[in-house]
Amino acid sequence: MMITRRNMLVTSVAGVCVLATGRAWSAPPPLKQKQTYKVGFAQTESNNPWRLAETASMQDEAKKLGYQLVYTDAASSAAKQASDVNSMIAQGVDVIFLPPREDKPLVPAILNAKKAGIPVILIDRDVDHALAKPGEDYVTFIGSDFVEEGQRVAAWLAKAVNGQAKIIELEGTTGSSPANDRKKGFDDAIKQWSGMQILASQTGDFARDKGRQVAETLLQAHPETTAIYAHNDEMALGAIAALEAAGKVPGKDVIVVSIDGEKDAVQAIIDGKLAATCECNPRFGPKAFSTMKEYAAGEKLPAYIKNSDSFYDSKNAKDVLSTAF
Ligand code: GZL
Repeated sequence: MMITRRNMLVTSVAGVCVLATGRAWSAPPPLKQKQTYKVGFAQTESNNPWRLAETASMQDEAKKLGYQLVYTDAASSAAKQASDVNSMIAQGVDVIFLPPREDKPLVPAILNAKKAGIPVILIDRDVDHALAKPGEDYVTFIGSDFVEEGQRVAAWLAKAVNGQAKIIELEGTTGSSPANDRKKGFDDAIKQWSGMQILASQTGDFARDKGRQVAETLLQAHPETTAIYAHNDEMALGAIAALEAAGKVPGKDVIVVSIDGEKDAVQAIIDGKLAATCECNPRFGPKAFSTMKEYAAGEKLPAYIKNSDSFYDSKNAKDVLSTAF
């Protein structure tokens, strides 16, 4: 079909445009401006302080606004999270906030919501853009730049060890956007230093005990380890327990660095056991709901709304302990 302005207009009247590439494009469903909303929030799990802080922030903000929050907990299952989203669609929520546990399995549910005329706002984690696009299949993604988080930790570690480290990497949930990008950011960045080498890299699923178990195994296989990079504080704290169980002194025999900025991690920095952590703020409530209201008001939103992250080490840990989550 010849793409002309007229048939472009005709298709756009039908709610679907045909791009110059011939690919059909349509906007995410609109959101009416109302006094109150029925809002879905499909959480991935509640097995760590980060997730609990995120949930509390979303629940507090919904309560403050007087909105009805339909909350589900997928108990670490992407399949259950997808069915949770589908049940929210069946309940006829007005909008869905979703942190996709992994970047592919949630796409069909996101497309189902679009077909049902329910806008989806991704928070905290994104999906594979080859499968679903911001500004088309969902409204936008609000979250940290995970590649940048990995880069910042790599740069701090390289300086702390003078560019010489044999590193064990504890990865987050397999297939999740934070794990993918924190790995990409860190692993690419350390290539600048020939003395920085990753000995082994394995998932601890963002969980403290899994992180401890994996660190224990990898430390036994690699006694020459001098540094541990964990994609989140929970796994870093697990690795610190593994080091101590092996009679090693964290911060002296092996330097540990991570991401999130949870209270236990900030305390571990003060105690000299964790060297540094890049903040990844879980308190999404205010920004998530203000973005939703901007969308309802017809404001043009960017495809990505970036959260800014602080960085904590021995220089500022004491100052931030009281406000850490
Ligand atoms: C990051 C978030 C990650 C945290 C982990 O936005 O998805 O999930 O870094 C949490 O602690 O489990």
